[in-house]
Amino acid sequence: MGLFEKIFSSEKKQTLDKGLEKSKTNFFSKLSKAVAGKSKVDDDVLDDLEEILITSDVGVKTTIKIIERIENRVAKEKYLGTDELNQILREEIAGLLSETNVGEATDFDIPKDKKPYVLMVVGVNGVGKTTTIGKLAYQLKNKGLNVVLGAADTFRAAAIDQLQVWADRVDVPIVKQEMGSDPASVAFDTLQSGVNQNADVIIIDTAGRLHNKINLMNELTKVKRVMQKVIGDAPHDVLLVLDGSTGQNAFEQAKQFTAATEVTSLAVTKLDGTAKGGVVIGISDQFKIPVKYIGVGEGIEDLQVFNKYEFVDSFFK
Ligand SMILES: Nc1nc2c(ncn2[C@@H]2O[C@H](COP(=O)(O)OP(=O)(O)OP(=O)(O)O)[C@@H](O)[C@H]2O)c(=O)[nH]1
Ligand SMILES: [Mg+2]
Repeated sequence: MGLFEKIFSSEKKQTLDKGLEKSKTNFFSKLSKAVAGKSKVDDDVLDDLEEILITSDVGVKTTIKIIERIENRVAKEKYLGTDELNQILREEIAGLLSETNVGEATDFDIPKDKKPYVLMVVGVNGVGKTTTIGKLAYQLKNKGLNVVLGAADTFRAAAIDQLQVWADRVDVPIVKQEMGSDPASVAFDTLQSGVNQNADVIIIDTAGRLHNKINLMNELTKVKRVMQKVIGDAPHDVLLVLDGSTGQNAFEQAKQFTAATEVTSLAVTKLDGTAKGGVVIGISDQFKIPVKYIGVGEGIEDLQVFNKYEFVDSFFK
């Protein structure tokens, strides 16, 4: 079975297609200008393509790899028509991403051998952590799993309220304390409560903003250490949430966070309504950490398990 012959759920695909609309319009309007009046993929077309990929937030390193692959193909096949360019981009980018062999999730699921499975969600303020937690809790609950949320972002009262709203909407228990209380203490309580309730999954929300960056990293380290008093190998997953609409900034945040604290998976949000969706291609190519989820809207159903082939298929069509 070829890469693109897999049958994707059509509903999921439609949401993805719609979410990527702006990125695609932006990309293809530039591409069609670049190839106007040209029938063959030549050096000029490749130069333009390089610029288009970079300005579509794919990132310089990944763009260079893509261009090299297309150059090799031109050298081999002698003649490539510009009308084939979409198809070629699809194939070469899918090929490139398949080289970075980081485990890819196929469904909203969690490993069965850890119970409760502890997921800690991190990222700078406003990227979509709390929203992603709400959407994820909804998906996991729909699969019959017992989910418990922990409001360890105690920096703002509104943060606790916002997680409470999601807990009510999804109808899952939440553990919280007063604003300003110790986040590590909230995390500790949440894990204890999760164990007592025989939870399958515990999701811990954390603050994105503290007085400074070092404080934030120290706090995350402390939260982890305290959680381990309840469950020795917690957290089982540290999910870094990145705002895709910030393009290259999302890249920078991923670099800084992964350097400062252990991150085991990524979520890229707000891909709807931005022209910077190409950033997901660069992030999946350059980080050894898998992109697990993508956010394609503000609604409860607008979180998808990221599949690179599906994404490339949707983007280059
Ligand atoms: N369009 C769109 N908006 C999103 C998406 N994910 C989150 N948002 C919105 O982004 C805003 C910030 O989301 P939050 O979940 O509050 O972000 P956060 O990381 O928890 O922020 P802090 O708690 O301040 O650190 C909200 O208005 C969300 O509705 C998405 O995939 N698409
Ligand atoms: Mg939040």
